[in-house]
Amino acid sequence: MTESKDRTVGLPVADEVVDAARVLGADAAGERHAELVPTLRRASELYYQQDAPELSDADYDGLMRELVAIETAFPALITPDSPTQRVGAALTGAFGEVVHGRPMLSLGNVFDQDELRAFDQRVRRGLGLAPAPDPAPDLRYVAELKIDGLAISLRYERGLFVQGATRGDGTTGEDVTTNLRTISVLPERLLEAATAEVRGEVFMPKAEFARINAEREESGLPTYANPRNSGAGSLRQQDPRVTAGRRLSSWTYQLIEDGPDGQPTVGSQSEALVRLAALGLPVNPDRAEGLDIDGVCRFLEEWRDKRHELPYETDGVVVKVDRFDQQERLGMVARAPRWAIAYKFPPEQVETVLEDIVPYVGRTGTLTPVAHMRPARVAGSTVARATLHNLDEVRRKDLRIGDWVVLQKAGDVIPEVVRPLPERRTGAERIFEMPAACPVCGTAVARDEGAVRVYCPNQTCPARLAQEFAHFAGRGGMDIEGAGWAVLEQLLARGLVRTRGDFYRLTIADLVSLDRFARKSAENLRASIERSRRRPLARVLNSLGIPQVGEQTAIDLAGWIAERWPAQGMDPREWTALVARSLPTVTTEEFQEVPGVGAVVAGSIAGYFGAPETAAVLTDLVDAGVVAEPPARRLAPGSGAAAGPLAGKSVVVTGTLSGWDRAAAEEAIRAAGGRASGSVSKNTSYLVAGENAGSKLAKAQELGVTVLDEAGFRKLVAGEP
Ligand code: 3BD
Repeated sequence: MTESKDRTVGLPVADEVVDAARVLGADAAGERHAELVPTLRRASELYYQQDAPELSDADYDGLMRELVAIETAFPALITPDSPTQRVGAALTGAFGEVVHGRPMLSLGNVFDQDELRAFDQRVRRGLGLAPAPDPAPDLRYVAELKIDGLAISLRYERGLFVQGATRGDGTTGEDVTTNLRTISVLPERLLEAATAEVRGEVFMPKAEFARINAEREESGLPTYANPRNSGAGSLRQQDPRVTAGRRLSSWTYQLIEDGPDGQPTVGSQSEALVRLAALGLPVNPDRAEGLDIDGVCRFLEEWRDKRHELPYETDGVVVKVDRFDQQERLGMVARAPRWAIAYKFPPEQVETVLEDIVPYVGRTGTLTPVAHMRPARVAGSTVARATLHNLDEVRRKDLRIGDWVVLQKAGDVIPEVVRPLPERRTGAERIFEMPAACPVCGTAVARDEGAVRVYCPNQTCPARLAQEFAHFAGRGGMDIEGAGWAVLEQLLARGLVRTRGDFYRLTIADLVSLDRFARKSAENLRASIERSRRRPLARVLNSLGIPQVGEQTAIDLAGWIAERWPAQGMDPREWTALVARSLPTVTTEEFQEVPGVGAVVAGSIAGYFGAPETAAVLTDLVDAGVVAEPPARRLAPGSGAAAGPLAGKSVVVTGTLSGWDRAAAEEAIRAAGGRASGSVSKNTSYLVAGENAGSKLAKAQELGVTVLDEAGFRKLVAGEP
């Protein structure tokens, strides 16, 4: 689900960073892109769909910026399923929706004092005040501890609590009124008959978190990673009795209230906090007002260590310009106020022993060194593994096996080895070398000229196969229901599946031989394998894991193939075989005819289909009876006849839409006959700009592309003018 902090797209990326991406070269950029996309996609899924993030905000931002930089330098790499293209988070639908009276804003982040001082300079410039270090007596900040909780909005009418909602995407949230009523610090009735909208943060106190996790552990339930997730989970319980049993708490920090004269009842943030408390709402006493930027810095330093003594989690400080008139003059960028910023505390660090560095083999064969550490508790969980990314990184950090190292989990999530502690070396430490042979299959490893990546070139290395096959059978591919990791590992280990086609040769007898596989589950799996035998060509293409080809490119490629080798009057099996025979003969130049495919991607596709191993893969699939269904024939753009209101149109969606997630928006575009594209060019027909639209919006405006908001988009796909 959605609440949690928005992970924004359209992050600003400095030109130098884009240049840095450019010097990578197209190949290395493509490779890095292929690594970043699944990492970020998974992170954002975990973030939004479950309450269990893996990446800290800082890491997520960093990786997202890197991805944006690569895509800016090499626009051909942009696919609509890139995380830079994410369109909002879908609501789960379990609760009613609430459209916020005024949108709930987001906050920019800073990670050190320099960035904070840069914020102060921007504020001063925006208000026409002297730049620092000159004093600016008219400018005062309020500093509040940043609660690591869940943003909520409460409506009071004539003093009574009438409705409460999660933030959701800022425009629409979930109605959690009943659950909020169970939070004892939130009054059912205010001390005055005031009508107001109040915003704040709901959180789970640390002690409560410990109690609930102990309970969950006892009953064999998975424990929560941190109080934030636990609080989020508790507020979104279907059964309010569960919420009530989880003593949640809250601090409020924003008041939207007009007096009888129609004017706001308060004129500043500091007054708002006082008024909130006077109304009987919980307001955090640990705050400071009347500060200049030095005062803010002292506040940060004061709380950096002291925060651990608080009964709740805080992950930073929110700094706000106090006076509302100044706030108004500063205004907003996208949905973030220019007058407020969130400073994030640096991550907690611990020291532990790097016991070993072990190379792992990934789907594309890349060997990734992974740190195996003496288990250490950091930021609320025990960590024993961390990726070291590649050999260069190990060398750059000068990490040696046996070293004492500094370990951190930036924010809460991905563990990272920061640096070694050379002063603690005994001389027994060992330098890590990449193995000369693949640790899984023993094939001599390879390294491309000038590249960092070391990989196992054996296309049939079991480690690669396991991951390739998981992708093949997975949801974006042949979608074999019930063929999850555990099953797959057994199928491979027992040699029942050696090629992709082998899935289709599995018998019930094979399947009942698997651990914990009764006849019924074997029959079910067999049936779902059978159902997956016929899939649309685009799915089959996607299932192959062609480097640089995502879902949209697979769809475009399928359309192009169907035009070039029309399926009319052919038996679908024969057509599949024809396509499989023909693809290896297509050149890079020809693949560039596929809409949206540039030279880099075309080269990657041609390289893939040209390889003898690929020919074997395709033949095997055809022999196993896999049938690729030709896409419904769509008239070529410009041929006159319209196949839907968006026929022949290319549409780019950017930013966050409140009513659609990315997949739904793309689906709607395709259903209307259009093409959902990832990058804005002069061929783009429409740019749909949601919340936090960034560089794409700017580019569309520059190119004179028609820009639509969400309402316009809704009309467009519905075929209204
Ligand atoms: C806190 C915005 C403004 C009113 C916009 C300045 C982003 C979460 O303790 N003030 C606080 C805290 C959060 C805030 C504002 N003051 N916005 C604040 C906040 N003391 N955590 N947030 N938020 C609330 C958010 N939440 C979910 C998804 C995206 N953004």
